[in-house]
Amino acid sequence: MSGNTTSATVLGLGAMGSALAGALLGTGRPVTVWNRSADKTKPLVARGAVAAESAAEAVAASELVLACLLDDASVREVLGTASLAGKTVVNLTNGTPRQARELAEWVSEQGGKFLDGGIMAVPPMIGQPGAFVFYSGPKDLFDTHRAAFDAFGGSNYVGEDPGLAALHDLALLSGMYGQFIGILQAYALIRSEGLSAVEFAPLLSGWLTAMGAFAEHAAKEIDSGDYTQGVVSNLGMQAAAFDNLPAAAADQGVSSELLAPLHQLLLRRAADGHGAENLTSVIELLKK
Ligand code: FVH
Repeated sequence: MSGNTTSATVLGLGAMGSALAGALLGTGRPVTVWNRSADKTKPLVARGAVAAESAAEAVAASELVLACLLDDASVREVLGTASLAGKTVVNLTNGTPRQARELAEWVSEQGGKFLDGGIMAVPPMIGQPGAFVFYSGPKDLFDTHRAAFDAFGGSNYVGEDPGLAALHDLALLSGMYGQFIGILQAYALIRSEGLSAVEFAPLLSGWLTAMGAFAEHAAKEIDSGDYTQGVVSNLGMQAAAFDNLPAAAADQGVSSELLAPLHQLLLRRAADGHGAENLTSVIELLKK
């Protein structure tokens, strides 16, 4: 079978694996599911999936095998029980580029084919607008199974190197956690005076949206390595202003430990003589 009718197996029915299996069922294809705790198969079986007794049986049931487990170790453990010869393994478990490359090599040694994926959505978003998944590995494999992948949301192929999906995934998550740091610190300050986080929220989200333009702006400077053009808010000025963030936090009885790493980098870069540059030049301190 091919295209929209290819049968698929999903290994791992946590919140995300269940959402993926549900989306595949929605395409009308046969879906086999397996989970370590067998109870989690029940809602999917009620929707038409077949529950396998073991991971090995689940892998044997379909040429296309998707794994969405906790981590790389659990993927290795589960796939290690099955025969992968002739299978296409798509790993949608969060991991590092190195883990993806090593897994690709190992699957190939077992006679299987491999794609890695990075899911950019929370489970309820699967199959909804805004959800997308990065894929990397052999392009022909991606093209062959694209119809199945499109059930999850946008399918974003990023290259033949199997590590690239995880790299893109973790880069976006790094940006996200950076935002979370700022949001938590902002609310801690607001709450330190007993003010309402809910009332402050529109100001914060509007400000973050406006400052989001920094991503595009910084990208051009980072690719060129020139941080001296069009400087309007120089690094030295920002380092001095940044001093007020931990100072105010201390006065308000709020920890500034989330801010400390960037503060230290700004001070170091300014002390190294780069105060007249754009703040983007801090990236030079992040390179190994
Ligand atoms: N949920 C999310 O918001 C994020 C969105 C982006 C992608 N992540 C990654 O997806 C992977 C799975 O996440 P999840 O949300 O499904 O996680 P859980 O609900 O905690 O389910 C974990 C499943 O893994 C099974 N499992 C864990 N260890 C083992 C093992 N040693 N052997 C076999 N299976 C194992 C677990 O089984 P059980 O506890 O139900 O028996 C669940 O099926 C993850 O990489 C996220 O980072 C989700």
